[in-house]
Amino acid sequence: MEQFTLFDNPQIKTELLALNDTAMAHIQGLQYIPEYITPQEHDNLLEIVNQEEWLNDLKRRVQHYGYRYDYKVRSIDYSMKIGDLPQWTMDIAQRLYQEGHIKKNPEQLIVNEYFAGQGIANHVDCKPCFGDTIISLSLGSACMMDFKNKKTKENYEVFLEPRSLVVLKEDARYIWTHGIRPRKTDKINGARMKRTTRISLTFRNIILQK
Ligand SMILES: O=C(O)CCC(=O)C(=O)O
Repeated sequence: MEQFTLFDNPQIKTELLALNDTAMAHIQGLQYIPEYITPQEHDNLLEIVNQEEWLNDLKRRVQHYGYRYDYKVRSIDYSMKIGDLPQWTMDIAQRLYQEGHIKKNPEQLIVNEYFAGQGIANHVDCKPCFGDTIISLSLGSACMMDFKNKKTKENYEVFLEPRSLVVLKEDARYIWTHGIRPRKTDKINGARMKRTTRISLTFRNIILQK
């Protein structure tokens, strides 16, 4: 697949993965797991996701499963329940739980689609809405995710490869913001890497408001 070849230069790839090690050494609770799913699983997921219905209420297209999330209200109650996560996510959702990445089977999934040039603002996921673990699986294009600590002004970049997981717990979940700059290329040590379309699957548990 074309989007993988951009990162096939072994030297650049080593430099990019070294960024992730640095970020993990400084951001407590951050974990980057490359090659979490096989290329076959990756391609199957991309195909299925693209057959599902997209919502157009943000600048980027999204799909919500489990519970609808209202970005303005920032709380979740039972009226927002859509249903169980779809069958095509079950293997991964159960695996995340069985391998101890998350304390119970994920109850909510947001699929985000980023065309080259699209991103997501720096944010901490809603604290009263979601549980203590946020897990994002990357499909399609690689990209850089920025982590910022508002208090200390520290910044780190994490290189998200297709098929990888980024797991946010503790400080990475509650203190550091994460975001993706809206740009068409990412730069690393003078090398430019063109983004193509990236799709992420972000799994969470819900804190239900009574
Ligand atoms: O695209 C990603 O990997 C992260 C998505 C995200 O931060 C969010 O949905 O709040």
